[in-house]
Amino acid sequence: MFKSEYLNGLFKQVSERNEGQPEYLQAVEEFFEAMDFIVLSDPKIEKFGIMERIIEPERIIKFRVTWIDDTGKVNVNRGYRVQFNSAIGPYKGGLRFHSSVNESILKFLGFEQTFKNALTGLPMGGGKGGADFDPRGRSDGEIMRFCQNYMLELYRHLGPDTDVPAGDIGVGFREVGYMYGIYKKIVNESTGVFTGKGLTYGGSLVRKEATGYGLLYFVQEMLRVYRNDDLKDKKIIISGSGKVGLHAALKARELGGKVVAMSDVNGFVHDPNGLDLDIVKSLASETTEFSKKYLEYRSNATYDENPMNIWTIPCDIALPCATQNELPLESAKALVDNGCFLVAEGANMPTTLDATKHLQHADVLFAPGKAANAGGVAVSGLEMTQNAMHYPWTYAEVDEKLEVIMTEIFNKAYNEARKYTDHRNLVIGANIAGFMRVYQAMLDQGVM
Ligand code: NDP
Ligand code: 2IT
Repeated sequence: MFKSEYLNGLFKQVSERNEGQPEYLQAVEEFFEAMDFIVLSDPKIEKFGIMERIIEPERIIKFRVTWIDDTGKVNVNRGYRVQFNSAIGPYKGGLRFHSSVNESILKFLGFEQTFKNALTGLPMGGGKGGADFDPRGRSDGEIMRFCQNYMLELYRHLGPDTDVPAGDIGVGFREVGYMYGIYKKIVNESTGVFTGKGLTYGGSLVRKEATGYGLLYFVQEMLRVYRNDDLKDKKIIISGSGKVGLHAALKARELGGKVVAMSDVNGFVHDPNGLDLDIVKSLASETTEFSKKYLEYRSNATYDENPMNIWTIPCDIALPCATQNELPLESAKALVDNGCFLVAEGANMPTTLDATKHLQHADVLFAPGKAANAGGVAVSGLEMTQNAMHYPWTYAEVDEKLEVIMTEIFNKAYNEARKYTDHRNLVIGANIAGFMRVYQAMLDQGVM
């Protein structure tokens, strides 16, 4: 499967050792494919067991979370933190609260986070965590009690120079606030420790918007370099209308693009003349059924109750911003047939491996999530810096730094792609660029 025998043997071993963890194996497979070039040319990687070490999390913490719901019933959930790799800095990565959360999903996320964080150029290792708890439909009180009980275990594994969590699916300002509040009470220290905090207690300006905005800065750079073009009048479709999808849409509009379709978990809404994003914004922040409700405000739009059908809508640019494996092969075929020429991942691993290959073979420009959605964690890194300095930057200062970081990530991925393969292959380029930094740090720090 790979040209390197070392990687073939290792992939067999990792598949056996991680049976029943399809998402994790998918992330490793994509990574190994990109590493084939490097591994064949550098024998130190095998000699120092770099790949064996890099695919094994440094630590996985798994714990029971017990909490009482509004009816007085005691509930039990599973909480996790995967501390994947600390070669270049403290573990850093979000927490996901969703019923689907399990070890496979958190391992794939923590693994990808390691290379994403390396690409930002900031000193952050990789981690991810969460729980199989679904905040949707829960009262504020229930969410607060869950967050507090989750932190009663996790707090002992965190620290501003040890492990710094943030948000992800199902975890936003509210959840981070509740978790940070109880953390601070237990350890009696105001050292930040979470990113994505509220602006009144150490949060950074632009963090809320950062992943979506960063995605569009990345897309802007792809258009400029590969097509001598920009976002003006481009028809864009976006899956997901959460923290990432919504802010991607708003920045796309600001840069001249036209967002024609957006989805949520229940369906999607389409208007070939462009959605009214002010309505999307107010609905997306107050309801989980924004796409259906949108029709009450704009009757010229159409609604489809299968969110997957969004990929059949003709567009120039598609931005999957919801969840893993939401863009399979059939959807990639529909995008190509309908003239889409650029796909950039706002979510983590939203495109399946065969779908990614189909897009690349059809000459669709493709940006992998570990590069294109790194803006969120990049501003998290800037939040850590501001907390450590005890001095906040202005909106313009953070936004400018975000744009510079995203442009640099594009350049790193582009340069590695050009060096080792086709200059359009940002999957290989981003994986190599991220890996190189972690690899060098691991070599320098000895075997452990
Ligand atoms: P949110 O919980 O804020 O939003 C998730 C959105 O996706 C919601 O609109 C949800 O709909 C929708 N959704 C979930 N499943 C599906 C589906 N199968 N089809 C269509 N829509 C769906 O999460 P985020 O925006 O924070 O995260 C989205 C993705 O971006 C994740 O992959 C995450 O890992 C990644 N990411 C997040 C970063 C961050 O800083 N937040 C940074 C980098 C990547 P509904 O509201 O109806 O449930
Ligand atoms: O996937 C991601 O990069 C995030 N959820 C953000 C992580 C962070 O620490 O800001």
